[in-house]
Amino acid sequence: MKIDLIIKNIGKLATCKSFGCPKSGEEMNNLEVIEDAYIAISDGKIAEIGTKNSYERLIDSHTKIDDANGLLVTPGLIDSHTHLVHGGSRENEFSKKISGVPYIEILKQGGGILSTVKSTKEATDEELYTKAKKSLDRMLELGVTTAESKSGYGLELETEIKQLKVAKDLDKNHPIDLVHTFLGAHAIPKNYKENHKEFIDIIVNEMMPRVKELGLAEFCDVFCEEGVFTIEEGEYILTKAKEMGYKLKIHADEIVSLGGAELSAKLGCISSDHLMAASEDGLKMMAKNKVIANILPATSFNLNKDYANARKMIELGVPVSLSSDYNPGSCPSENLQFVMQLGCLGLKMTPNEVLNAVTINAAYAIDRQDEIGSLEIGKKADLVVFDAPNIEYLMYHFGINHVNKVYKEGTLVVDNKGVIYNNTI
Ligand code: IZC
Ligand code: ZN
Repeated sequence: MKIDLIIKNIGKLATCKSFGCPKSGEEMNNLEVIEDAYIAISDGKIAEIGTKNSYERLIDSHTKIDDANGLLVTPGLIDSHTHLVHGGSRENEFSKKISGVPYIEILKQGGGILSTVKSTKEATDEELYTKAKKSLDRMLELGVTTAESKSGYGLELETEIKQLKVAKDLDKNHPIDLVHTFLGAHAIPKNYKENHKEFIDIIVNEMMPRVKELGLAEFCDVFCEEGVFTIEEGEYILTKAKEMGYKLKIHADEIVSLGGAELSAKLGCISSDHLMAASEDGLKMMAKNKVIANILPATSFNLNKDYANARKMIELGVPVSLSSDYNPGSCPSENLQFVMQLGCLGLKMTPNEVLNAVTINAAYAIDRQDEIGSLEIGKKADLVVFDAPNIEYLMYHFGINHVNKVYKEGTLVVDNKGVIYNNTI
């Protein structure tokens, strides 16, 4: 095997390797760290991991050698919940929000998600692409190498497809790999307020089959919340989605404890997201059915809400992942490192638990565990060199970007001058 690249002199290499399932319970705090390590890369994949200078025998005339200068290396970070592609922004609601008007109240007044729906409809494909690309560049600079991307700002077929197609194009043209989710059930349009059933029928009978037929989304998601979709409506939509071959996600128990955690376990969702108000019974059901609790602490921070009970989830054996929820309303930030810092400071998770939550468990949350999420032979060489001496330092020194370099499938895409990939990747 020809070795294309060796990254040598890695001070600490956190592999985040798991044993055939997402990490849960005490295993979440377990982390394999190899000192004085190297990684050999062939054809974009990890060919060998070893220590000291035993890589020397792998070098031939074509092998490039990069020096990690004794720094910390982790798998590329995975942001498993984003509303990446959208038009406009919502800073016009910011003063309302900080004066205490609840998120759902703003939506009820016709703002919130519905205001972004309007901006997304008005935006051209190019405008949506350019805006989302800027966000992806930011994510990449912060160490994210794979992200999930939801639709949900169309609430009618044409705009949902427009959003999903932009995400597909970005996946092709940007180093960050994207996983696509259809979230047609994100809000009830004003003209269906009194007739949810009619809107749900359009989602299920028109949008879902068409999106599937066009191959534009792998997952289907529903925003189950008081004033949005009920648990019964969510169950109906997700059951139909499952029949059509979608994998399932759910926005569950974010503000009110409606039974979203229970529903995610009943339907076999891959992840159940938010869960600030999840019941203990619901969490127990999730643990039993190995549904991943995808927690979004930057949303709690931004909405000034209680954090999800991550300690209880870990104690009950629910596998936990963390993600940004990047969106123009409840979390206008792409910063997954800040999310990691809040994982410790807000959710009281340990640095090891947090790192597992944004790597291997996040890979499980988007069904990519066989390709990414850990540094193991055969997986993609997606990795981050952090300007940090150890994992604790990443979470302790908060509010800054610790990235030194980012490699995507063995190609250097960020160095200490910022994003350096060229557009053809
Ligand atoms: O645009 O407010 N929570 N959906 C559910 C969102 C946040 C996105 C938004
Ligand atoms: Zn969301």
